[in-house]
Parts: sequence; structure tokens; C-alpha cells
Amino acid sequence: MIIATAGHIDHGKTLLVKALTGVDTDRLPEEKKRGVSIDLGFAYDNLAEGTRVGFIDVPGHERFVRNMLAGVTGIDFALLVVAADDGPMPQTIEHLAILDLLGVTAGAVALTKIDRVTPDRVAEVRIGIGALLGDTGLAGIPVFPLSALTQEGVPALRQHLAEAAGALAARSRAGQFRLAIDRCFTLTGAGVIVTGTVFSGAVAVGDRLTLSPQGLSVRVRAIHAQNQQAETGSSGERCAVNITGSGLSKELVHRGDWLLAPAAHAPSRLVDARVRLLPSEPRPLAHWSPVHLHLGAADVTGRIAVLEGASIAPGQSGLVQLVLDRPIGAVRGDRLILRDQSAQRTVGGGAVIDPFSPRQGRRTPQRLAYLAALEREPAVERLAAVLEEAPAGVSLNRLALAWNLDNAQAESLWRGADMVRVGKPDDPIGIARGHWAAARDAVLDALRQWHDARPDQPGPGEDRLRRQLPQRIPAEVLSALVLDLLRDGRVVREGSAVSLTGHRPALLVADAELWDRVAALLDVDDMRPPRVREIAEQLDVELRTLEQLLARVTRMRMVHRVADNRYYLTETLRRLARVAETLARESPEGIFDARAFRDASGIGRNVAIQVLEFFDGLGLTRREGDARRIHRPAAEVFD
Ligand SMILES: Nc1nc2c(ncn2[C@@H]2O[C@H](COP(=O)(O)OP(=O)(O)O)[C@@H](O)[C@H]2O)c(=O)[nH]1
Ligand SMILES: [Mg+2]
Repeated sequence: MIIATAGHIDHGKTLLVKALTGVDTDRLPEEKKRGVSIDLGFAYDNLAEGTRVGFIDVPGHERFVRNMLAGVTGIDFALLVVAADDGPMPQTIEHLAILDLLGVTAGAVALTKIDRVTPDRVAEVRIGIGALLGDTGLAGIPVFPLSALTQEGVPALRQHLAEAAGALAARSRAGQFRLAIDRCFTLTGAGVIVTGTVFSGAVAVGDRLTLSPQGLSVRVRAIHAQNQQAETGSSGERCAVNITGSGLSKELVHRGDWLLAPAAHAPSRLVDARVRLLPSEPRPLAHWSPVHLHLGAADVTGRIAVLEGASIAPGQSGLVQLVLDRPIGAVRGDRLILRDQSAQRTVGGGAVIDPFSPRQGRRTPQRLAYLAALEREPAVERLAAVLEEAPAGVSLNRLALAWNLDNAQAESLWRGADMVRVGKPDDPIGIARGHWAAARDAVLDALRQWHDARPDQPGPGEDRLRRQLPQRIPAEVLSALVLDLLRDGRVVREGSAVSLTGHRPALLVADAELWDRVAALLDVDDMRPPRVREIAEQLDVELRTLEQLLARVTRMRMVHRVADNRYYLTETLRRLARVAETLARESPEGIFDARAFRDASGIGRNVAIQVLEFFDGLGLTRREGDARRIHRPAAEVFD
């Protein structure tokens, strides 16, 4: 369990941690000199046997709320410290608001310095605290009056913390490993060490990780979990991780960076979130307000794009897009805090809905519907809603990344969904079954329209077909649709053309007339049809017109182009193939040469060679030196 202190400066947070753990967390010389906590302090203790607790002592000064925020984002339990003499003060209120926005619901109040006040005053402050906790997520947490100086009341608090630590259900190790880095230093002999709270997943010595957003690959040499040497570290622990990697140096690592499972590294500058404005804010949060965003241990500046309406009123929540000046690592559900531009005031906070927002169309009705789907719980319903809002399908890898699912979680979620998975196996696209059926119909409709408009042509290639569809879909999805329709016998593919089954390109009337006359000339007994130029002369048509017609009927497989200037009817080629087959059959080795073919067919040397080369191309014959062998039967080739 990780406990963080919270509360106004000088209310006794640091002394209380020392009373509980024996550790003085004010370690910086300046902190010692001034008696003020500036940065985060850390202490660990076995409050009860077997339950090791990590304390994060935060600074109370208003100037160091930024540091406080770096410490409290991943905690399990808040220890709100209020001095009995002062009572609640500004940072008591601000810290409590932050804890509430972060969704912290477990905690206790330490009502310190009771040695300085009367019992009546203690009772009075207690009531004030109760009112303050009011309708926050921490309402009703127990209050422990105590003195860190005399130790009165400290054992009762310690006892309570030990029980809370024991009762806290072990955090799930699910999700990809994510550690929010709050410190980085070097140790002689060890090298670079980063420390932070593990938000999800687990890590082991020897693992490969990625330093994010830098994208630097590192390896884990050693781990301290809750300040003890360990082989693994996992969610809910503070860890110090000794990392190595080429190009790694202390100067490269900053508070706010992440140490991540390589698959979880995907920094983003556009993050959609639902945020609530604190009721104490004097003005509504306007579109394009500059803010500080705190997420994990990071603090980045950026602007707020309000997605619904013109602004968010104090005390209200709304959808926003965070347009950040620097990329951060975020996943759905990550809690965040917003502070004003000059970093003096906490403005509000909330949770990430989509860490990968689109640059364009961030407030279109479709996008807002998609965001509403992303807000659904539990994950099974959310996935169903997301698929419903994505007729062209969604990248499942991207969803797993955005939702921080490890492979096992993702697979079990995908398996339960009513969707088809298409595309590359390692980069699948999920499409709701209903949308899939509609997309199949859309493809068939598009092909029908295509054929109606161009009765003399085969269907379009996939690229053009994709452009005919009313809905844009990825190329992989169309390929999968075509494959599905091929399997069902609804479409056929010839070369790159996709046509409806049963579509026979018909010739236009004028073409058909000319074709009748051309076909008559090609239909010869001697198996030596005239050349293209001869046909044009004989029929008195333009060479170009004839060539265009021949190209069209070739696509329709009514003729074959054997050479540039010579076309054959299929029937004539069948007869020539029979000649070749007979020659091969009659030879002991099953082979024949060009001369034998010329003599047997009587079509002359040049044409014989053209025809044989054409047969080679079809795979009917295969060349072996000067001879040829039948490779595939003609019946098969011409069918
Ligand atoms: N009398 C009394 N003084 C206390 C108590 N707790 C803290 N102090 C004193 O209050 C001052 C501020 O304490 P510190 O722990 O640094 O406060 P922080 O700013 O909240 O961390 C120090 O001088 C402490 O010795 C207490 O229970 N009783
Ligand atoms: Mg302090």
C-alpha cells in the first residue's frame, strides 16, 4: 500500500511520518535549513507484520503543489493532516479537492498538535473537518486526534493504517507495466536508477522496458520494491529500478517520464478527457484556456478545447480535448489535475477517455458519440458500444493500448465480442457483425451499380471498388470482405477485377456488329488467322478502332492475343493445343520440337513459334532446351 500525506504547510505532516516510521523525509539541505518540505519525501515501514507500507510525504506550501501532485496520482490511501490549532487552511482545502478529483476514496485524517489546544478546540475542528469532507470521495473517513510530539494518539493511527493495509485487496497485476518516474539519480557501481509508483502491471529483473516519451530501450538490472531488494515489482508498489541501455544517462530522464512495457509506449499530444471544474472557481472554463496538466508524475502545459458547448461552469463536468505542448503517456482512466496557466490554482480535474484523439473533427456528432461509447462501463459493454459507433471497424491493437490491456485481457475481451476480426493477424481490425453484414451488402450494391454503368467491362479493382463505397473503409477490410464474398460464391475475381458472379461483360451494339465481322475472319480452317492490319484493311475500319475492340474482347476472354499483331479465337487455340498434345503423346519421351509442331499444324515457322511461346506463357507447355513437354492439359487451361 502507498500512503500519501496531504494538508497545509506546518500542520505536522513530516513530523507525523517520522513518528510513524522513524524516517525524517526532509532530506534536502534547504528543507533541513528552512524546516519546510519542498519536494516529495519517502519512507517505508512494516506497520504490521507482512504489510509493507510506503509513505509519500508531500510539501504543503502552495508554491510546491506541483511537487505534491507528482506524488499523489498513484496512491491507495490519503493521510490528510490538519493541525488542531490552525484548523483547515487553504492547502487543506486544495489538497482535499485534488484527492477528490483523483478519485482517492480511502484515507484517514490526522488531527495533529492536540498538545497545544483544549479538548473543546479538538471537537470544534473535528466538526469543521467533517463538513469539509462533506460530499467528497473521502466523506466519512475516520479522524485521529494526536500529537506527534508527545506520541499521544499515534499508536491508534498506526494500528488503523496497518489494518487498512491488510484489508486492501492486493492490486491486480493486470495491464502493461507502467511506472511514473518521480526521481532519477545515479549510484556508483549501479548506474541510472529511477523511482516511482507502479500504476499497473509488473516488472522483473532482466525485462526490457521503454523509457517514454523518449522511446529509449532499457533493461532492468535490479529492483527495489517498497525499499527492499526484489526480483519483481508490481502495481501498488513504489519501486526503484536500476536500468541500463545504450545512450542512457541521468540527464535524459525527468520527473514525469514513464518506464513502460515496450508495447505501452505511445506518447500523445492530444488527449480527450472528462473534467470537472471545482465549484470554487470564479469563472467558467472557457474554450482554449491555457492550463497545466498533471498526469502521473508529469506536468505539461497546453490548452483546453471544450467539446460540448462554449465553456464548463464551476462545479460542472464536461468533455474536453487537451492539446498539449509536449507528448505524454496516458491511457484511458488515468486521473488528471488541471491547474491555471501560472500554476497557482487547482482548477479542476478528471479522467482520460481517449489518449489518442483525432486532430480533426474533435467535436463532430460522430466523435462525441464515439466518446460516449468510450465512457461506458464495464469493458464488455464499452467494446460493444465502440464497435457500434465504428462502422469501418477499429484497430484492436490501438484499443488495447488505449485501454492498457495486456495480451490476456485483450484476447478475452475480443473473444467475448460480437465482431469479426480481419486484417493482419498481428494488427487486427474488429468490426461489429452487423456492420460487417452491411458492408458486404454495400460491396455487392457497388458492384451492381458498376456493372449497370459499364456493361461491357469486368468489375473494378479493389482500390476503385473501395472508392465506390458510401462509407470509407480501410483497404484491409475491403480485401477481407471480397475474400468473404468469393468464398460464398457471390463475386469472382479475374486478375485484379472483382465482378458479381454471373456478370458477363456484354458488347455494346455497335461493337457487337463489328465483332461479328471480325470473328468471321478469325474463324479459319487453316489455323492461320489474318493479322490485325489485314483485318482492318479487309473490313475497311480504322486500325485504332479495331485494336480497341480487340482489347475489349480479349478482356472478356473471347479472343487471345498471341502476338502483337495476331489474335486467336479460343476454339482455334484448342485445335492447336490438340496438335501439340498428340505430338507429345506419340513421342516416347513425351516431347516435341517447334519444327514438328510447324509441320503437324501447317501454320508456318513464325506463327508456330508465336503460338508455342503463347502456350508456354499459359503454362500449357514447358520448354526443355529445344523441345517442349505438355505441362497442363488444354482442357484445364482453356476452361
Ligand atoms: N506541538 C506540536 N508540534 C508539532 C506537532 N507536529 C508537528 N509539530 C511542529 O510543527 C512544525 C511543522 O511540522 P512539519 O512536520 O514540518 O509540518 P509539515 O509542513 O506539515 O510537514 C514543526 O516545528 C513541528 O515540530 C505536534 O503534534 N505537536
Ligand atoms: Mg513537511
